[in-house]
Amino acid sequence: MEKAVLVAGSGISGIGAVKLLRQVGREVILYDGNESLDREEIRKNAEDASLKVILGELTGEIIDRIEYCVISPGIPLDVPFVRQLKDAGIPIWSEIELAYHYAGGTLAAITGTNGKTTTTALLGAMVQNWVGKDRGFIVGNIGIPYTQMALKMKEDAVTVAEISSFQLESILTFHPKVSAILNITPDHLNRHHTMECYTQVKESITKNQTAEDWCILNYEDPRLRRFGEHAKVRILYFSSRQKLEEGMYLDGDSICLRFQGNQYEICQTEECHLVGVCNYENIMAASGMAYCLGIPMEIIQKTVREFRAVEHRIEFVEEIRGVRYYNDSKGTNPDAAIQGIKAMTRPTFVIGGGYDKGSEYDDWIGEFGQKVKKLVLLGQTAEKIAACARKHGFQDIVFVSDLKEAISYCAKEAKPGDAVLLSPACASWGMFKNYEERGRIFKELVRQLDYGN
Ligand code: UMA
Repeated sequence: MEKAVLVAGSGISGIGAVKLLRQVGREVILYDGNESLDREEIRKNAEDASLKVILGELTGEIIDRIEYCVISPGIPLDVPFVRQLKDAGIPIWSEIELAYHYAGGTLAAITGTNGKTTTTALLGAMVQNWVGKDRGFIVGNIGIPYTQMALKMKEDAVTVAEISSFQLESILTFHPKVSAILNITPDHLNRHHTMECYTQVKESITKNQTAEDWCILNYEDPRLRRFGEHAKVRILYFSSRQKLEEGMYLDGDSICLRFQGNQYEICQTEECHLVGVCNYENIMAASGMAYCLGIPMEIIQKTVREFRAVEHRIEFVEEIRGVRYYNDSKGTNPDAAIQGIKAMTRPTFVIGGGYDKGSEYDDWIGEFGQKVKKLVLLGQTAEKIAACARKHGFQDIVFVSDLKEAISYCAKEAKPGDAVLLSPACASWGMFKNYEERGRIFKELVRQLDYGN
């Protein structure tokens, strides 16, 4: 008798995986470590009234019935049940591996610590402007599970996937035609433990790529340049600091691409709606990937000029009584949050703090300079960040119990001409479902200030 597939995690990846497996006729057992979940609710989400759902602990009897396990990205590989499965010789597939196994067409995959979502959305827009929305797909960590769309991807599909380090941990055959690693700075160290492990996981996006494929790398990231020197895939670099002989670069106000004897201007920086050097890097990476996929230059140029910033990434919300509010909830680690500070041009109230991923906050606080007026802290990391700020001589710190209190405080204290920036440098877990929810609540609360006017 054919064995069942165990899907671990009942979030959006797990549900996507269950639906895909049921559609291809496999028996599925869904497992989630959280005992307090509601089985009926999970069955409803999976649209399968008879789905076998196991919560809490996994027994040996179940393990005997499993062919392989599809694991959700949020589940670390060193938890007891995963070790049990591995000891029993049961293969662990990442959710993206399952999707890749069943999807047709061409895959472009983007990883890196910061900028993945913007680059994915921009390349996705280029692809959709090229092949149309029914053949161009945007999936992955950006919030649409790859498994949810995989069976719709036929041989003529072109898929753009945002891929996190969590998703790369359990890939087997996952093989993009074009990949990109945008940058690597410390993040998720509580999960990957060392920078070396984190870097290796990111680099494994090229694991199955060959000399026929392409990988786009940031020339200014020393780790990536070292990696590029010995990679077995063709490398194309981008740089925001120097004109490259071959690749994408920033030349004054012009974003350029030079490739196999051809030279193009992708756009002038003032022509696009994305601001800041980190965004010019995202434009360079997406354009290079698009070019390697064969997308005509006119489509690349047109899409870059039309594209608008993604939600939660240094997103302008509203100006109320002369104070400008920005939502950078996507600033889930210190490096991403540095970009938020850099983009501010006014005296700024920064709302920070959240879930502790084991990050260090020195570089982020080092960026404050004279720009940050007040640091308003909440969440698990509040004390740790405050101690770090004081160490760097920054004393203007306020503790609040939640986002609502943070916003009321800022609205009361900020003067016309100031900015308020939600850029927590931490994950949202523990206080919110995810960074999207945190950003949305922030925007709602800010807009309520306006009604109270
Ligand atoms: N669970 C266990 N055991 C554990 C841990 C979790 O059973 O030890 C269960 C939980 O009880 C829960 C389920 O796993 O029911 C949640 O699974 P999940 O955390 O993988 O969440 P999903 O809803 O499937 O969302 C995931 C990504 N989440 C994470 O990587 C934490 C989403 O990225 C992604 O958009 C989605 O898949 C679709 O691909 C979010 C994220 O925060 C945005 N990503 C990190 C980041 O961007 O920094 C990597």
